[in-house]
This record gives sequence, structure tokens and C-alpha cells, in this order.
Amino acid sequence: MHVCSAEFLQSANRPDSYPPADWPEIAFAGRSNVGKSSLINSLLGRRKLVRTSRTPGRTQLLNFFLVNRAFCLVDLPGYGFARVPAAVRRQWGPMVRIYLETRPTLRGVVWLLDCRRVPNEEDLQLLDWLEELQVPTIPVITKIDKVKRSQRVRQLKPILAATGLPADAFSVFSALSGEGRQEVWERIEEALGLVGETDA
Ligand SMILES: Nc1nc2c(ncn2[C@@H]2O[C@H](COP(=O)(O)OP(=O)(O)O)[C@@H](O)[C@H]2O)c(=O)[nH]1
Ligand SMILES: [Mg+2]
Repeated sequence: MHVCSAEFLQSANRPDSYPPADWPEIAFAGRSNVGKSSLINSLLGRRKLVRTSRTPGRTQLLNFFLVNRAFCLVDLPGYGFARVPAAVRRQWGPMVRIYLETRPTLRGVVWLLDCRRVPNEEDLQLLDWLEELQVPTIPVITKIDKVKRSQRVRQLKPILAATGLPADAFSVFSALSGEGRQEVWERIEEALGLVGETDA
């Protein structure tokens, strides 16, 4: 994917504040700190377009980005942030669920898991929703640079066991080395229906 332009469109918490449904869309979901913003920044080749700040307040909304004036990427609010007040945490489920249910242009969700964590209840809840709503899902294991190559298979076993997904369902990614970037782009292009229309 050649990224010519990437612009922040707007933040939203409800359908009436989403941008117009004019472009096919891919959303990114996962727990706070899993590396969502880092993945989006790496894909777009923009270091700071999506804030990688750990400050929770900024990340509690859906953030829409328009790429190449052709499709949207959406940074969904992260879950599981211990320092987020309970009232905010309770909003997460409805905010994400309503988005998944109602967004007519949604073509897929990139679902991120940290290579060093066993998926928890919230992770699996999200996977359940994606399966129930039949949203094409692109599972990505992040921060793979934190694990030695020789340890990868062993490290990823608990993730496969918890999710019930086969190893080849996952792409592995590192924002540090860029490993997996191309593969994730290819899966996004396929979900967007852009295969064959863009250069690699
Ligand atoms: N080593 C390593 N650190 C990462 C990677 N991706 C993200 N991080 C770090 O993990 C923290 C959270 O990343 P961020 O992208 O803000 O996560 P988000 O909360 O899911 O958006 C930051 O300190 C990042 O620098 C990665 O692939 N490798
Ligand atoms: Mg973030």
C-alpha cells in the first residue's frame, strides 16, 4: 500500500457523530497499551498521527482517519485500562458494540493481542462479538520483538489455546522492526476489496 495522504477526520462516541459512511472502513481493537496506535502509525508511515500517549482520556473515543481519500481506519477505544474510571469503562462495551453493529461501511476489524499476555475475558468478549456479527477479523499479535525467535511457538501457545484460533490465523507484528507490516497491509487491502488496485 502506498500511503499518499492520511488525515484525521474526527473523534466520536456515538453513530450521530461518526463521519459520513462514504468510504470502506477498517477498525482496530484491543486492550489499552496493546500497540494499536503504534500499528496504525506504522501502517501509515506517520510517527505521530495517532497519539501513542498512555494518557487514557484521549483514547476513550473512536478516532477516524481517512487514507488516500479512499478508505478509513478507525482507532477504537482500548479496554482494560486500570486507571480509567469505572463509569468510563462501562461505556466501552456499548460504544464498540454499537459501532460494530451499525457501521454500514465496516469491512473488517484488526484485533490485537500482546504476545506476552494470555487473552482475558474482555479480549474474548470482543472476539465473540466479531464472530456473532460476522465481521471479518484480522488477528494480529503485537510486540513480537519482545520474544526471542526460538521462543515464539511456545510463547504463542496460550494465545492459540484461549482463542481457539489456528496459528496461521494470526499475523505477528513489531512496531520496532516493522516485521509483519506488509502482511497486515495485505490483509487489510483484501478486506477492503482493494486487492490488485494498489502497489505493494
Ligand atoms: N517493543 C515494542 N513496543 C511497542 C510495540 N508497539 C507498541 N509498543 C509500546 O507499547 C506502548 C503502548 O503502545 P500504543 O501504540 O500507545 O498502544 P495502544 O494503547 O494500544 O494504542 C508504547 O510504549 C509503545 O511504544 C512493539 O511492536 N514493540
Ligand atoms: Mg492508542
